[in-house]
Formats: sequence, structure tokens, C-alpha cells
Amino acid sequence: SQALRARLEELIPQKAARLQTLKKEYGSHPVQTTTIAQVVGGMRGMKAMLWEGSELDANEGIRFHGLNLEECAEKLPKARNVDGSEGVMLPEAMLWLIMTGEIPTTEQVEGLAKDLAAQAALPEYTLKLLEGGLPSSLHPMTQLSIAVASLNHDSKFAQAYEKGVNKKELWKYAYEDSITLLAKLPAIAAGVYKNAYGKGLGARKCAELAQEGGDWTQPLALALSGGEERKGWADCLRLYLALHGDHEGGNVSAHTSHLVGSALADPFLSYSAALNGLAGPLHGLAAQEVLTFVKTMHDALGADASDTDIEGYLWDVLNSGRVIPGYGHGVLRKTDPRFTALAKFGSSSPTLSSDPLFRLVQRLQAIATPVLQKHGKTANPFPNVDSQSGACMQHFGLEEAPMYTVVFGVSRALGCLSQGVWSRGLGLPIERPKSVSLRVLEEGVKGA
Ligand code: FAM
Repeated sequence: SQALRARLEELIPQKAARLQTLKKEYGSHPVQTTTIAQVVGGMRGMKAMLWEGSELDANEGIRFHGLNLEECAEKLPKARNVDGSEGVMLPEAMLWLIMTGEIPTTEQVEGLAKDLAAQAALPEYTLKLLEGGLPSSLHPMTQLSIAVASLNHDSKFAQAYEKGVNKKELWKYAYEDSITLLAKLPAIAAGVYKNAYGKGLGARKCAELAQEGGDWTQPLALALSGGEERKGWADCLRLYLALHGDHEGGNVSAHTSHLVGSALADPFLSYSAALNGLAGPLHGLAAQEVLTFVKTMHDALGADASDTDIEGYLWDVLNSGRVIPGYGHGVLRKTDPRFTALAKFGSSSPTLSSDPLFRLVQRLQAIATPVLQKHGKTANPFPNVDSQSGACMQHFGLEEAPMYTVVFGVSRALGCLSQGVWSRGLGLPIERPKSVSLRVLEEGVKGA
């Protein structure tokens, strides 16, 4: 989008100057003390990375440049439904906010959607992968990651680097590749669905629909529903894509894209790497696991299960050494506001609110939290967003649980790619933290 790029061209030098001043004047100022528990405990709470798009508060949840989700939902431009009614906030509006820190106008968002649509078509070499080149039995996340990496074939960033473009200009090429990737992700996801399950309209048709006009999400919604207009589905997807857009920098996928991009690998390679992390069951794959869990519980206990039945079922899970998927979080210590936003959306939809699995997820909240509290291990006994998303998507016909992580992968590109542009714009260096052996840690505490 030319307008978004032009705005970044104004903003990047301002922030780069602030960064230089801070580095020069306070470079040796300590941010915090690093403890042994952090070094051996997955770096929890260790402040070690610059990330601009969003910040996560343990109690309040995610904020995008200071705005919480309710404020984003209220202030960001919204979709127009086929029947003319106003829909939910647009993910491309969220992209603008994440990238610039500013609320875009409707006109700016429409312009951005148009620019994305113009680049929606996939190159033949990527289409070949998604039209039988990759085995249908390959996990959809692996297909997504391979298809995204294949776009590196035509990376403007990689070409610019090879030509010896000035380092200060590299962000412009990172931006161009990022917009190209965002433009093509819906068609890639539609292609993965068709290649893996033989369902939906596939990549070519999804890209064609994009070029007919409309917003970024509508073609994907249609491609996943096989061309059927399902009332509420496009809005459900838009909300999902906007909500999952960014969750600050320390989560596995965001951190991975940041690290790989710091070696000046192009945005396609950096984001493909991020997707491989998102495919882990403790991260993005949890959405797939929750639905299987809730469905199995529903089948085992029947539609008339009492609270006591559900409670007993949960204790059986915990006593057999398994986790309750969709509960707990590495940072959050309250109910995930993204869970609340999806729950609110579902409760206001006449069909989704009466869906048995959606209702079970709602009921589970009141039962699982006290059970986990009594169990006493989990730092956060409240639901995370993955508890809810699968139940919503299956209701609208997307029943193949491995696809939930693919949709997550479409969304998370908003934040990861935006940061990639900023990282190059701010001239951030290659990441190279120091590792230490157990021996060194032990020697360090001798006599302490
Ligand atoms: N059910 C049962 N036990 C749980 C639990 C849950 N949902 N969540 C945490 N625990 C246990 C955990 O296994 C650990 O036990 P041990 O001491 O025996 O190892 C203990 O409680 C302390 O863990 P924690 O500090 O509360 O959590 P972590 O920060 O180590 O891990 C999660 C965070 C998300 C990996 C963890 O809560 C979990 O496994 N949840 C279920 C899977 C899930 O829903 N993941 C999705 C996360 C989501 F937000 C995302 O990234 N998409």
C-alpha cells in the first residue's frame, strides 16, 4: 500500500532517532537483573528484545500501541456485511495500527485492502506445491510453512541485499515483501485446505475472489466454506484474524521471526520459520487440541452432562498427568481478553450461541477454573484464546482441527511482518545472546 508505506517513511526516521539517542545516552543503563531461574526457565519475564506492535500485560492482556481489545474493536474501521450491516473490526485496520501506532481512516483501510487484493495471486511454483506437489497427508502447518518459504524465490528484499542496497533502505524491501506475503496468505491457506482435505475453493479461486474487490478476509471465508455464504462466518474470521494479529515479541512464533530476520533472511523465510514454531502443541497447535478435547468430552458425557460430570471428567484428565488444553498461559494471569471477545461475539450470534460445543466451552469456564485452582499447579487457571476459537470455527463448517493453526498462521503474520519492517528500519543488529553452561552457573553461585 503506497499510503501505508508513505506513512512509515515519515515515522521510521523519527523512531530511529529516538533509538539512537537512547542507545547513546543510556546504553549501559540496566533494564533488570537476570536470574538463574530465568536462564534455565525458558527466559520467562526476561526483557531482552525490542518489539513495537503490542505489549502484553499479565492482568489486562494485550494492548496494541496502548489500546486494549475493546478500544480497538470500537475505534478501528469495520467491515460492511453483504446485507449492508456493520461488521467487526477489519484485520487490515489492525495491521495499520500495529505498523504505525495510528488508527487508520476507512479510506486508508480500503486502499490497503485494494493493494493487498492486487497481489493475491500465487506464482505457479507455489501453486504447484498446493495442487498435488505436497502430499495431502502432510500436516497443514508444514504445507503452509513450505508454501510461504517458496515465495522467497522472488523476494525483493533478497534481491536488494544481493545488489548491495544501502542498509538504511532495506526496510522498504522488507515492507514490499511483507505486503506481498500478507496479500498471498489467504490464497495459500485456501490452497492448503484443498490440498489436505480436497475441500473448499482452493488457491486460484481465492485469489480470483480477492481481485473482485472487498476486504482481505472475505475471499478466505468463501474459499473455506466452498463458496457458500454462511451468515456470521466472515465476521467470525475477521475477528479471529484481528485478535490474533500480535501478542508482543516473546512468544515462540514472534521471537522466531525476529531472530531469523535479524540474520537478514527475507520476510518469507523469517515468517516460514515462525510458522514452524506456531505448529508446536504448547503454542498455536493448542487450538486444534482444544477442539478434540471438548468433542471427546461431549461424546463421553453426552449432551445432558451435569456440572458434576464435567468436574469429574476434568479431574480424571489432571490425575492422569495431562493438561487441560486451552487453560493457562506463559504470561497472562487472568482470562484472556481475546477469549472474552470471541465469547461475546458467539453469544450475540443466534446460531453460534446455541451450538452445543460453543455452549460447552462457555460452561467449562465456570467449572475448569475452580478445578485448576484446587489442583494448585497452574499459575493461570483461566482460559486462553485457544479454548474458544475451534468451537467457533467448527460451527461455521471448518471442522478440520489442524486448519485452526493455519488460520492462526494467517493472522500472526500481521505482527511478525510489521516488526520485521521496523527492525530493518531501526537498523537492529543480528541477535546473538550469550549462552552459559551449567558449570558456569554453578561456579557463579559458589560462596553466595
Ligand atoms: N492444565 C493442567 N496443568 C497445567 C495447565 C493446564 N492447562 N497449565 C499449566 N499446568 C501445569 C504445568 O504443566 C506445570 O506443571 P509441572 O510443574 O508439573 O511442570 C505447572 O502447571 C506450572 O505451569 P505454568 O507456569 O502455569 O505454565 P507454563 O508457563 O509453564 O506453560 C502453557 C504455559 C500455556 C504451556 C500451559 O499453561 C499449558 O500447557 N496449557 C495448556 C496448553 C495450551 O492451552 N496452550 C496454549 C497457549 C496459548 F496461549 C498459545 O500460545 N496459543
